[in-house]
Amino acid sequence: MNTQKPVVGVIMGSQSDWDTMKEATEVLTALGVGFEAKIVSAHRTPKRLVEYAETAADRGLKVIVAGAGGAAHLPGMVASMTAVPVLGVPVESKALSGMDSLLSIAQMPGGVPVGTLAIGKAGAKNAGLLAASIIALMDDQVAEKLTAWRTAQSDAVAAAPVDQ
Ligand code: RP5
Repeated sequence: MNTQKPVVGVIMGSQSDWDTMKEATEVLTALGVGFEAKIVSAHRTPKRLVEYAETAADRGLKVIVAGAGGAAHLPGMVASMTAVPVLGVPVESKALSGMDSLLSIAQMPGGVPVGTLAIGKAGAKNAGLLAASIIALMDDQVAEKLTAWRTAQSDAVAAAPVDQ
């Protein structure tokens, strides 16, 4: 269980996004970053969305990771209401394999930025890592863990391939 004060908000449009978005929370847990995970739907819970975005900075959030699929307006809507940086994760949709999610999140008009990651679990994992990198700028313990995590990742790659 994560008991630290949340500095990263991980939000998603639906329970069905959790299987993807938990990749971000697993990285944050591994790197000792305090986070919260919430379902905030832009179209099913619009009042929750406004409340979340408007209170994010005052509640101490430094980064928001927002994942959604299909007509994925959650990251952009959150970014329109807070200056806290928003990292958008396009969740893989059934109908269009996440291309709809990707374009909905990436194609923001100039002036309202959303940092867009790859479709699906890789994007969620990288959003968690990017959020941790931002937190590492102001937290030496997280910086140390992030360096160790990256070193371990490199060390795990063999120098030459083997038959398996
Ligand atoms: C989006 O619609 C959610 O982010 C989700 O990816 C997609 C489908 O949602 P459910 O119908 O599974 O709740 O709002």
